[in-house]
Amino acid sequence: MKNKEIAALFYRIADALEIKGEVAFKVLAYRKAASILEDLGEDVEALADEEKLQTVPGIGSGIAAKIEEYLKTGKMKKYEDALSGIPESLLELLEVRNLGAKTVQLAHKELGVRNLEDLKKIIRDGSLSALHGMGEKRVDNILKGIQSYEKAQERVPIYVALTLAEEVLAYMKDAPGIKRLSAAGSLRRMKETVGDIDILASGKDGASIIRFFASHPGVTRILAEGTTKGSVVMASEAGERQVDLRIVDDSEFGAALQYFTGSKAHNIKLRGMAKDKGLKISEYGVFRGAKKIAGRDEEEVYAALGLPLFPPEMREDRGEIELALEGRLPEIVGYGDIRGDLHVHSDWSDGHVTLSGLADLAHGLGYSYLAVCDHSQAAKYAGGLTPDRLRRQMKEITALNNKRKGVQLLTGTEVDILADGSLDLPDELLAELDVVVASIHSGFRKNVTARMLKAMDNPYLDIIGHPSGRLISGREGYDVDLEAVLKGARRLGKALELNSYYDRLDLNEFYLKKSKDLGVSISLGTDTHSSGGLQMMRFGVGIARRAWLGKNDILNCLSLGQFKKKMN
Ligand code: DGT
Ligand code: CA
Ligand code: CA
Ligand code: ZN
Repeated sequence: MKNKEIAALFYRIADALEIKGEVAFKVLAYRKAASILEDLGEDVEALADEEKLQTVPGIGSGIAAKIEEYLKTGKMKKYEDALSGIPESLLELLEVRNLGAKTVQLAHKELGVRNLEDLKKIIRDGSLSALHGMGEKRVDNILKGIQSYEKAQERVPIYVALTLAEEVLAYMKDAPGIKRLSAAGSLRRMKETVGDIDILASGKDGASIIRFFASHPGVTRILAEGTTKGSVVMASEAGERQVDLRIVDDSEFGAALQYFTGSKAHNIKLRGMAKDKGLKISEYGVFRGAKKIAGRDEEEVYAALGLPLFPPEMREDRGEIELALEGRLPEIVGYGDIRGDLHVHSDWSDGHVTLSGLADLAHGLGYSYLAVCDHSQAAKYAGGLTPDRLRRQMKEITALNNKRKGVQLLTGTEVDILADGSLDLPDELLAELDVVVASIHSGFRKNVTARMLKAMDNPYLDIIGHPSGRLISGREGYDVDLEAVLKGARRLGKALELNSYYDRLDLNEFYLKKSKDLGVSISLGTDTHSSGGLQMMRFGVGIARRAWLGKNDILNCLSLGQFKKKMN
């Protein structure tokens, strides 16, 4: 179907005409035609063949002629005329709030503005506010619009996106006539950062579902409100985010979910495969000629191509399709396979939760163990434990364990790796602990690789904490040769951490894959300091799944007994 393709052309024409200062009703006519096409249940090409275009309410002879022209020739003269002389980057400016086509036109004509950078420049140097009819106040508002536009274009950590999406999903359960509902896009694939948020739903009355969506109290702006697609801006922890909702018929839900989950590269590979089999795959289903052979469920869509249902985290075209065809798709760790958390701070250092509080939380998550890994004394800023305090903490943990059934607290530390690569606690104390995580917290640029390797020489070290030191939101991380650290870990039988705090997710999926190939064990720890933080485990598991780690690659998939044995 070319419906959407042609709708996009009409939208562009409307924008261009607006910038050129065309009268409002002409602009509106194109927008309206575009939205009608988007929502049209029938194939526009079929309608044109039967010369029935003009029977569609809202499509007059002028618009019908342009559609026919495009279908016949692949071109539309009106589109070319409307866009001539207008750079694409100028059209994009229309997405900035508080900036109308009239102002864009003025800025373009009078000051030669062609893109966002130009616009920012004429705001900074005052030439925009000097234009007739502009004034400081309006320019100020435009500047605010630019800031929120730029903010909304940035990728956000998965945690921010997922929190917002889950809030929307919970709300949408009550939408009128809604049948199925799911996150899609990079969010469903658990990428460490997410661009826009894609949500898919099925139901009969798209318009009222989208109206319901647009009335969510968190919506700050409505970008589009149709019968098959709604697009809004919502407030989130990281500023404004765009959330897209698509509504499809329930019989197409599987095909649409597969399509909009992506990734694009995975989809392109599938499309090629389908073609080779004489099939066609799209967001509407899998087709043999005009006959639809799959579409209701994702499983059925994949099965139609002779493929298994891929976990969303694997859909990146990194060899998953080829392996599946050979029946060798590896089994990856499940979210429920985690038996404990191996990096947790308590109120003995800079955490906020007591030891018994942590045990309760771990119990609530169905864990069988949780390793208390407070900082060591070099981490003064974090109230790091002296050997004496650590000994007292170990006693308290033992007492607690004796009192309760179910979850076991493990004694542990997140000991600092010092400037010379030694550890910030005496060996005889390290020897008594269940779990020794060792991390670098200072001297990020100083001999990091050598220090980590030296630290791993210590027989009591179990795990290197957050091995790259990066923060997704900003900090670049250590100056470290991770390949060398990986090889060292293999040689010395040490594990590396996948720190599951959303802003770390460190090791990243690239090095996790390498660890797996080398046979280096990975330890998942949330590094939590708060009561909510234990929930971050799922981000670690998500990234582990993206790196194709299996249960056997992960320390904390072991039972308590197996784990203790391995640590000895
Ligand atoms: P993001 O938003 O940048 O974090 O990444 P995605 O993967 O969510 O990408 P997005 O939002 O642009 O599109 C959502 C999904 O729609 C994408 O994962 C796959 C599908 N999709 C988008 N564009 C195309 C395309 O041109 N071809 C195919 N086959 N699929 C596409
Ligand atoms: Ca997306
Ligand atoms: Ca999207
Ligand atoms: Zn740390």
